[in-house]
Amino acid sequence: KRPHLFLALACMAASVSGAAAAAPAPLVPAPAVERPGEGSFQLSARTPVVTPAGDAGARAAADYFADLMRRSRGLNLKVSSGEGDGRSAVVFRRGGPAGEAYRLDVTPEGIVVTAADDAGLFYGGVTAWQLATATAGKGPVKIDAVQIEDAPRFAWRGLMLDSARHFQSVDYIKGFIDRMARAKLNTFHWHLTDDQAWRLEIRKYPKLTEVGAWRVPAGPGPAADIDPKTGKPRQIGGFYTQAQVREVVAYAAARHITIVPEIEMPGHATAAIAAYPQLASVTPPPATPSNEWGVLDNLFNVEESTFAFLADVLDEVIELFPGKYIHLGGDEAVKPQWETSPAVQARMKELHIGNETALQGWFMSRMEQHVSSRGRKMIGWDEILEGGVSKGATVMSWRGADGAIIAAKMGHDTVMAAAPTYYLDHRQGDLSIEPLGRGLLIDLKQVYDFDPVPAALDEAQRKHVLGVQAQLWTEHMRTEEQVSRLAYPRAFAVAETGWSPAAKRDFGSFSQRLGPEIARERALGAVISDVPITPVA
Ligand code: TNX
Repeated sequence: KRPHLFLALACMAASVSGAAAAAPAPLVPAPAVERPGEGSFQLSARTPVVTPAGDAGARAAADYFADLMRRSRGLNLKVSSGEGDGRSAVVFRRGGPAGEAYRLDVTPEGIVVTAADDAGLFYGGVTAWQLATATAGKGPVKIDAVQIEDAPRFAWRGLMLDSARHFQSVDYIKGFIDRMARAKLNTFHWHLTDDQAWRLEIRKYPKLTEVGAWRVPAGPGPAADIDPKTGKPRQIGGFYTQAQVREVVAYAAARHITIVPEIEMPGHATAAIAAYPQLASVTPPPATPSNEWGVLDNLFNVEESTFAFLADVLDEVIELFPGKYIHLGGDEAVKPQWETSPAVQARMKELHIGNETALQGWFMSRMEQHVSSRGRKMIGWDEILEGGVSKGATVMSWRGADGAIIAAKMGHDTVMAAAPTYYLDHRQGDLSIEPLGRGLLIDLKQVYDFDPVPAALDEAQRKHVLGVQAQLWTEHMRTEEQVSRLAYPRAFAVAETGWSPAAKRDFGSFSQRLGPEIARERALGAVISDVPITPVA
């Protein structure tokens, strides 16, 4: 009977350490695999950070880690290159998993981050920083031994920021990108044009920003004040110069974030038309960018000169943004102007196009061909499916999950950006502490529990779901602070959905890990909503 007793004791010991294993490391997003180890590592200002000689990618990951450690805990870690003896050091090493995947080993001897590629080393360094900031405070820190093997569930983990309805500064955009990177988000969809403004400098068409980037706000509010110098209502707005955009693109790339620029067409075009009235479908064209929210009638016309204009604009966009995807909008293009414009109707007749929806399909296909001819891929809101578009186009599904289901069944790649759940302009809690805005209440748990892969898709169709994206439309976010307050903490839920394995999704665990995540972000100065997080037992 003795062996059995031994066995029973061994089992008990195993289940005790199993219970310890169940307490997850304080990481958001949760890593794919984590195995608690024995003991802990003491990290202090004397701990060297070591990268392979001549390895710029590893050096960048190590520098980012060291910078975070300095800002979070006041530790000035020295980064140097060489082999390191693997003891009492933080070592960045090549090998192991490729792409965004990495391995992280914390033992009493030290910390080792292993990855084949730059992105993996970067994310390994971010995770090491998270482990080192599990509790608040400055100075040396004890990190529990653990072994992590991590890789993302989805390739597309995005946030969309609308910089058209209200403008954000370059500094804010950079901070926004840093916060994304720390949450292992990798795609920044930048909504740069709309009815209310055109925010991107285009060299060939300077009026786009001279006229299109400014408006006199309607209604009460700080921005509607009279400018004491001119005695006229103060204009609000702004735009990004091409030099600034290059700077932002490089800043994002260094943090393994790709920017997807969006240029809206054929609708959401009022600001562009106000700048260049020859683009209009009706007379008289709108004289100024719009001061109203909602779906407006102004559509680009379908003259050859307009296609030439848009091609020129896209060529400058393509030169600025090196990523694979160019977003051409395509949403909410209501058709009354096309229905009543004699010129548009004549063109439809000439082209044998039967209705305005098909005309939009023809319009978008032409622009898609232009983007493809430059070696890029078009992405658009799910309305692009309606008028017919080539299989090569990727569909950003915003009208619930349906757009994604239809797109994937038709063989299109798709990104789950579903309203209202992934629309972070809806409030997330008590109105008294939230900015006024869209009417619905979309709380953290709803965002977390949303299944990004619709059950209606079969195995092959599911592969078309590239990932997830949350939207920050800014009609009701006048300030950068409001953007931050509405983005977080819900963006953490989207980050976890995008990164962590489906089998690990658990709101109870997430809400426990969220406390340290919010604390370490606030310690860096990040603004996050005060809506209380109720941990689920
Ligand atoms: C619909 S979602 C829009 C945006 C608005 C948003 C919120 C989408 C593709 N278009 O233009 O900002 O609703 O009001």
